[in-house]
Amino acid sequence: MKADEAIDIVKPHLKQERFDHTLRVADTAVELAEKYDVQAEKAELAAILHDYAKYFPLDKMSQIIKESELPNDLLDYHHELWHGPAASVILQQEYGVTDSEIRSAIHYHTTGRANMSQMETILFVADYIEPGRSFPGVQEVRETAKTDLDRAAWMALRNTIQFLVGKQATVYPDTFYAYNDLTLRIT
Ligand code: DGI
Ligand code: FE
Ligand code: FE
Ligand code: FE
Repeated sequence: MKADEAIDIVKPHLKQERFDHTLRVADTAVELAEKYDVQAEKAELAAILHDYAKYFPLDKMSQIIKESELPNDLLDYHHELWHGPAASVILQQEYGVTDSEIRSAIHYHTTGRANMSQMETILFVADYIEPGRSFPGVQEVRETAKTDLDRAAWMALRNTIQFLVGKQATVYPDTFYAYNDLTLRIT
């Protein structure tokens, strides 16, 4: 699949602002891929496709989760966590996206997980630092991403966990596993 094809697939499903975010994530992912020696074309495709299911109806996403191999415990957590896993399944079924590196980067782009691949980490970080983002602390993560991808991912996870804890929200286990794993890896 070429970038143009991927854009044609996602565009009808996204609002303008989400589409603009998607293109900025793609540019950021390509920059990171070139810096960290990951296949830039794959990173670009994963980025273009990552929020494909963002606006799917909740009942459609929950149905996909129940009927696929996806872990059903996602349904016990915030529905914001469903669109990545759901997209990884639907893009394979309906558009033949079978590449496992691309599919897992899409799957885990919101939660992260332990032992993330470089491809997964790049999409996770690109989604967090794309130039349209204005989270508290994002500038520090952008700077860190220039020299230390794992530390940038760790910082994004730390910030997100702090944000969720601060509003008395639950945190999906994979997010903690990602944080713990990177805490040990970055020394
Ligand atoms: O789809 P995007 O808006 O581009 O970004 P995303 O897919 O990374 O969604 C991130 C939001 O999900 C983040 O602002 C907080 C929310 N969220 C809710 N529960 C969790 C969570 N994020 C993580 N990492 N873990 C959670 O358990
Ligand atoms: Fe997302
Ligand atoms: Fe299931
Ligand atoms: Fe996104």
